[in-house]
Amino acid sequence: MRRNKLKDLFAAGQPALGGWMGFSSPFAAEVMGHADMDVVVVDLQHGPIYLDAAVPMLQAISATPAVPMARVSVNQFFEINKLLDAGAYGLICPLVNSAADAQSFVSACCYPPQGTRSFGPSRGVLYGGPDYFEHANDTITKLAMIETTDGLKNLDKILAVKGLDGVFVGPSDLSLALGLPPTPDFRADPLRKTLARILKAARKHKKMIGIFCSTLEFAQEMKRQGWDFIVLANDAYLLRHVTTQWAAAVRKG
Ligand code: 3PY
Ligand code: MG
Repeated sequence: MRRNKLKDLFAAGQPALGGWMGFSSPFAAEVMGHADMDVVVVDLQHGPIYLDAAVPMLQAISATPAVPMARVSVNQFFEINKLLDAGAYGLICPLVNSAADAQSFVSACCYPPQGTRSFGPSRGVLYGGPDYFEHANDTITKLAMIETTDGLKNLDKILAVKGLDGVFVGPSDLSLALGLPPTPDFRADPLRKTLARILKAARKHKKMIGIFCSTLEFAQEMKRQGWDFIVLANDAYLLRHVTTQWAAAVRKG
């Protein structure tokens, strides 16, 4: 089966960089995959993207060096199975509150006897290779999002779930859970202390830790701290931000 670069980088102690797609566009996803990204994530939770639109985006990412991943809209067997069958090489599950949530997510991602995934990897086998079934359970990345009060409370138990590769922090929802506005400032407490606590817990369990970074400074700081999977904002933010900067510079002369 084709190797999973995100897992390989983690095993080698190297950080991985991710692009994040909210635009429902295969072409935009392909462009992101050619922008020196190790991974590109199709966001079905907050992007206006449903399953039919996600499939050609996964196909487009497959034509680039980046690993095709998706964030599911909800922790649900049907959507998880469909996305994996469509060739997602890893999934991020939002709003995981408990070990039971994480177990149900991992179970939907894994074929028996480890899980309950149903067999029919129509595109998965095209992207992964003919031995997909033998290696899919170990090759596909499964990350649970930590971004709620309950998720924080149960962090250790979530990280201990067998088959879960690690956790992925959503700093906006996490800020809300901490009583802060949803515009995360990584320097502000209690967010800063909470991020440090999550990093320490992931290290204790020897599991991967990823994070969505809404600014360049945020992403650079996470890299310095040794986070494993750093997502560089999203397509809409980068397009608007870089274009606005160029416009300001050109107007200035
Ligand atoms: C959050 O910051 O809450 C996220 O889910 C990132 O997309
Ligand atoms: Mg969130």
